[in-house]
Amino acid sequence: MRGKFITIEGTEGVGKTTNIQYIQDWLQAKGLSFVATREPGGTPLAEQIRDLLLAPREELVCNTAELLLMFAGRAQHLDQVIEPNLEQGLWVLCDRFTDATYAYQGAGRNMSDNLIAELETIVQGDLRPDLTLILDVPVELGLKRASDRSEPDRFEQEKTAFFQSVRNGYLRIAQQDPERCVVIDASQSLASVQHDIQTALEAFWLASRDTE
Ligand code: Z5A
Repeated sequence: MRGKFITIEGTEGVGKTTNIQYIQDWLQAKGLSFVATREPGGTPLAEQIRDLLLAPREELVCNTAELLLMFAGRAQHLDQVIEPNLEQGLWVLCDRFTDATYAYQGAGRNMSDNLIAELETIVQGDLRPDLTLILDVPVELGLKRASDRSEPDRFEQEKTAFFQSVRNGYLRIAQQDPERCVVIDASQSLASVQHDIQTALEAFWLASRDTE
């Protein structure tokens, strides 16, 4: 039986890292074997690509280079980690995936959705996440949380308007694909956010058992 592919998404400081541990605990409690991974990154080569992408630099990174690097890392990650584990029946929990490309490079950088979709097909074939949790907070709150935590990377140096477009991009994806995407109000207390995440996971788990 093939494993399930869960992704977690959202703009800066929504709490993905904080809540991934909670999701791992839930998977463990269900007795499910899983791997947790992230994008950009997830393999030694893809982590090097991540470093290239996130490092602040004086040279302007052109949108096409950024987009292709995202998909280069993803191709490696899919080949080495995501596909083999799903194939072996493990669940894969991934911190960001291609929705982030539609949100950041598409909505944020104004790159064409058609171009992203073409690359998505080349790199992924018909592989898509089974469940995507989109953590949503007002942009100012997310940026405040992120800035309290660490020095800004190259993306975090963008202006508020960029993140507003990214947030709108995520909400549009959720509207277009309500079967797969669950939007969680991540401006609530952590306990409430985790309650909503648990509800979404339980519903998904029950539905996937029914279809087995
Ligand atoms: N990117 C892209 O452009 N295209 C792509 O295709 C992909 C990625 C895949 C790296 O991602 C960058 O890559 C990212 C998009 C781009 N842009 N940036 N920057 P990343 O996921 O590694 O980076 P990130 O978005 O900055 O994630 P993060 O910094 O790790 O944030 P987070 O995981 O969402 O938040 P957190 O660290 O869990 O929480 C932030 C703080 O808020 C922390 O102090 C928590 O304790 C606190 N927190 C969390 N939840 C709460 C609640 N509910 N109440 C109060 N405080 C809270």
